[in-house]
Amino acid sequence: MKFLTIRLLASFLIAPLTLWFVPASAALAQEAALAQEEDRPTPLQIVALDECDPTTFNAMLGPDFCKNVALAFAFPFATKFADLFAKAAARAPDPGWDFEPDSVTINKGTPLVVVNQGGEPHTFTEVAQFGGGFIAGLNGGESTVPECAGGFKRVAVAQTRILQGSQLQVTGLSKGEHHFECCIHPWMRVTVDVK
Ligand SMILES: [Cu+2]
Repeated sequence: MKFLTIRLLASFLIAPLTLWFVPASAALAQEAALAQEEDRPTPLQIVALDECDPTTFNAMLGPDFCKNVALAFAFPFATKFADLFAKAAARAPDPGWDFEPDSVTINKGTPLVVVNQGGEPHTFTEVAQFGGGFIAGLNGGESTVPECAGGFKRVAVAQTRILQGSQLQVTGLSKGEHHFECCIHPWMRVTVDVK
Protein backbone atom coordinates (compact mmCIF):
# COMPACT_ATOMS: atom_id res chain seq x y z
CA MET A 1 0.00 0.00 0.00
CA LYS A 2 2.73 2.38 1.03
CA PHE A 3 4.82 1.30 -1.96
CA LEU A 4 1.91 1.90 -4.26
CA THR A 5 1.40 5.36 -2.84
CA ILE A 6 5.00 6.27 -3.42
CA ARG A 7 4.85 4.96 -6.98
CA LEU A 8 1.68 6.83 -7.62
CA LEU A 9 3.09 9.98 -6.13
CA ALA A 10 6.25 9.52 -8.14
CA SER A 11 4.39 9.14 -11.41
CA PHE A 12 2.26 12.16 -10.61
CA LEU A 13 5.38 14.17 -10.00
CA ILE A 14 7.60 12.80 -12.75
CA ALA A 15 5.04 12.70 -15.53
CA PRO A 16 4.43 16.45 -15.51
CA LEU A 17 8.14 17.05 -15.06
CA THR A 18 8.87 14.97 -18.15
CA LEU A 19 6.21 16.78 -20.09
CA TRP A 20 7.79 20.04 -19.06
CA PHE A 21 11.32 18.95 -19.94
CA VAL A 22 10.62 17.49 -23.38
CA PRO A 23 9.30 20.65 -24.99
CA ALA A 24 11.91 22.68 -23.13
CA SER A 25 14.79 20.65 -24.53
CA ALA A 26 13.28 20.69 -28.02
CA ALA A 27 12.99 24.45 -27.79
CA LEU A 28 16.61 24.67 -26.62
CA ALA A 29 17.80 22.57 -29.55
CA GLN A 30 15.86 24.75 -31.96
CA GLU A 31 17.33 27.85 -30.41
CA ALA A 32 20.85 26.43 -30.72
CA ALA A 33 20.24 25.63 -34.40
CA LEU A 34 19.00 29.16 -35.01
CA ALA A 35 22.02 30.66 -33.26
CA GLN A 36 24.31 28.53 -35.42
CA GLU A 37 22.54 29.75 -38.54
CA GLU A 38 23.04 33.35 -37.45
CA ASP A 39 26.78 32.69 -36.99
CA ARG A 40 27.05 31.41 -40.54
CA PRO A 41 28.53 34.19 -42.68
CA THR A 42 26.35 35.67 -45.39
CA PRO A 43 27.69 34.66 -48.84
CA LEU A 44 29.27 37.41 -50.90
CA GLN A 45 27.68 37.77 -54.32
CA ILE A 46 29.62 38.18 -57.54
CA VAL A 47 27.72 38.59 -60.80
CA ALA A 48 28.79 37.47 -64.26
CA LEU A 49 27.55 39.81 -66.98
CA ASP A 50 27.66 39.79 -70.78
CA GLU A 51 25.88 41.36 -73.72
CA CYS A 52 25.70 38.52 -76.22
CA ASP A 53 23.54 39.24 -79.25
CA PRO A 54 21.08 36.33 -79.47
CA THR A 55 20.70 36.48 -83.27
CA THR A 56 24.38 36.17 -84.22
CA PHE A 57 25.45 33.99 -81.27
CA ASN A 58 22.67 31.47 -81.78
CA ALA A 59 23.29 31.35 -85.52
CA MET A 60 26.87 30.23 -84.73
CA LEU A 61 26.42 28.23 -81.53
CA GLY A 62 22.90 26.84 -81.72
CA PRO A 63 19.43 27.89 -80.67
CA ASP A 64 19.05 29.20 -77.12
CA PHE A 65 22.81 29.41 -76.52
CA CYS A 66 22.51 33.14 -75.85
CA LYS A 67 19.54 34.28 -73.83
CA ASN A 68 20.25 37.94 -73.25
CA VAL A 69 18.37 39.12 -70.16
CA ALA A 70 19.51 42.73 -70.52
CA LEU A 71 16.85 43.53 -73.14
CA ALA A 72 19.15 43.09 -76.14
CA PHE A 73 16.22 43.08 -78.54
CA ALA A 74 14.92 46.40 -77.29
CA PHE A 75 18.24 48.28 -77.04
CA PRO A 76 21.11 48.13 -79.51
CA PHE A 77 23.97 47.54 -77.07
CA ALA A 78 24.35 43.78 -77.55
CA THR A 79 27.63 42.60 -79.09
CA LYS A 80 27.58 40.51 -82.25
CA PHE A 81 29.43 37.20 -82.24
CA ALA A 82 32.09 38.29 -84.76
CA ASP A 83 32.67 41.61 -82.94
CA LEU A 84 33.41 39.83 -79.66
CA PHE A 85 36.24 37.93 -81.39
CA ALA A 86 37.47 41.04 -83.27
CA LYS A 87 37.69 43.08 -80.06
CA ALA A 88 39.50 40.28 -78.20
CA ALA A 89 41.98 39.90 -81.09
CA ALA A 90 42.62 43.66 -81.00
CA ARG A 91 43.38 43.29 -77.26
CA ALA A 92 40.46 45.55 -76.42
CA PRO A 93 38.05 42.92 -75.12
CA ASP A 94 34.39 43.85 -74.77
CA PRO A 95 33.85 45.38 -71.30
CA GLY A 96 30.26 44.12 -71.34
CA TRP A 97 31.68 40.68 -70.45
CA ASP A 98 32.56 41.21 -66.83
CA PHE A 99 32.58 39.85 -63.31
CA GLU A 100 31.52 42.42 -60.75
CA PRO A 101 33.09 43.36 -58.44
CA ASP A 102 36.60 42.90 -59.84
CA SER A 103 38.16 42.44 -56.42
CA VAL A 104 36.72 41.45 -53.09
CA THR A 105 38.01 40.99 -49.56
CA ILE A 106 36.33 38.38 -47.40
CA ASN A 107 36.93 36.76 -44.04
CA LYS A 108 37.94 33.11 -44.08
CA GLY A 109 34.77 31.02 -44.08
CA THR A 110 32.66 33.44 -46.11
CA PRO A 111 31.31 31.66 -49.19
CA LEU A 112 31.24 33.29 -52.62
CA VAL A 113 28.11 32.94 -54.71
CA VAL A 114 28.71 33.66 -58.38
CA VAL A 115 25.47 34.36 -60.25
CA ASN A 116 25.40 34.28 -64.05
CA GLN A 117 23.14 37.16 -65.03
CA GLY A 118 24.59 37.23 -68.52
CA GLY A 119 23.10 35.60 -71.57
CA GLU A 120 25.60 32.82 -72.14
CA PRO A 121 27.67 30.34 -70.08
CA HIS A 122 30.80 31.39 -68.16
CA THR A 123 33.24 29.69 -65.85
CA PHE A 124 34.54 30.88 -62.50
CA THR A 125 37.82 29.03 -62.40
CA GLU A 126 40.59 29.48 -59.88
CA VAL A 127 43.95 30.00 -61.57
CA ALA A 128 47.45 30.42 -60.18
CA GLN A 129 48.05 33.29 -62.61
CA PHE A 130 45.69 35.10 -64.94
CA GLY A 131 46.09 34.20 -68.60
CA GLY A 132 44.28 32.85 -71.64
CA GLY A 133 41.23 30.61 -71.65
CA PHE A 134 40.52 27.57 -73.82
CA ILE A 135 39.26 29.44 -76.91
CA ALA A 136 42.37 30.79 -78.61
CA GLY A 137 40.39 33.36 -80.63
CA LEU A 138 39.31 35.10 -77.43
CA ASN A 139 42.71 35.09 -75.72
CA GLY A 140 44.16 38.26 -77.23
CA GLY A 141 47.46 36.48 -77.76
CA GLU A 142 47.80 35.12 -74.22
CA SER A 143 48.44 31.40 -73.90
CA THR A 144 45.95 29.11 -72.20
CA VAL A 145 46.49 28.78 -68.46
CA PRO A 146 46.82 25.17 -67.26
CA GLU A 147 43.61 25.37 -65.19
CA CYS A 148 41.55 26.10 -68.33
CA ALA A 149 43.31 23.67 -70.68
CA GLY A 150 41.08 21.06 -72.28
CA GLY A 151 37.92 23.12 -71.85
CA PHE A 152 34.70 21.44 -70.81
CA LYS A 153 36.05 18.03 -71.78
CA ARG A 154 37.91 18.23 -68.47
CA VAL A 155 35.71 17.66 -65.42
CA ALA A 156 37.73 20.16 -63.36
CA VAL A 157 36.83 22.91 -65.85
CA ALA A 158 33.23 21.74 -66.33
CA GLN A 159 32.72 21.90 -62.56
CA THR A 160 33.41 25.63 -62.64
CA ARG A 161 30.90 26.31 -65.43
CA ILE A 162 27.93 28.55 -64.64
CA LEU A 163 25.05 28.31 -67.07
CA GLN A 164 22.94 31.35 -67.84
CA GLY A 165 20.60 32.00 -64.92
CA SER A 166 22.37 29.68 -62.50
CA GLN A 167 24.95 30.12 -59.77
CA LEU A 168 28.07 28.55 -58.35
CA GLN A 169 29.11 28.56 -54.71
CA VAL A 170 32.78 28.65 -53.76
CA THR A 171 33.64 27.68 -50.20
CA GLY A 172 36.70 26.76 -48.19
CA LEU A 173 39.13 29.31 -49.62
CA SER A 174 42.36 29.51 -47.67
CA LYS A 175 43.74 32.80 -46.35
CA GLY A 176 45.60 34.82 -48.94
CA GLU A 177 45.05 36.01 -52.49
CA HIS A 178 43.07 33.95 -55.00
CA HIS A 179 42.58 34.55 -58.72
CA PHE A 180 39.48 33.53 -60.64
CA GLU A 181 38.78 33.97 -64.34
CA CYS A 182 36.38 32.82 -67.01
CA CYS A 183 37.99 30.11 -69.11
CA ILE A 184 35.93 31.22 -72.12
CA HIS A 185 36.31 35.01 -71.82
CA PRO A 186 39.60 35.30 -69.93
CA TRP A 187 39.38 39.07 -69.42
CA MET A 188 36.60 38.36 -66.91
CA ARG A 189 38.73 38.30 -63.77
CA VAL A 190 38.27 38.56 -60.02
CA THR A 191 40.85 38.78 -57.26
CA VAL A 192 39.68 37.47 -53.90
CA ASP A 193 41.62 38.40 -50.78
CA VAL A 194 40.82 36.11 -47.85
CA LYS A 195 41.66 37.55 -44.43
CU1 LIG B 1 32.78 34.06 -69.71
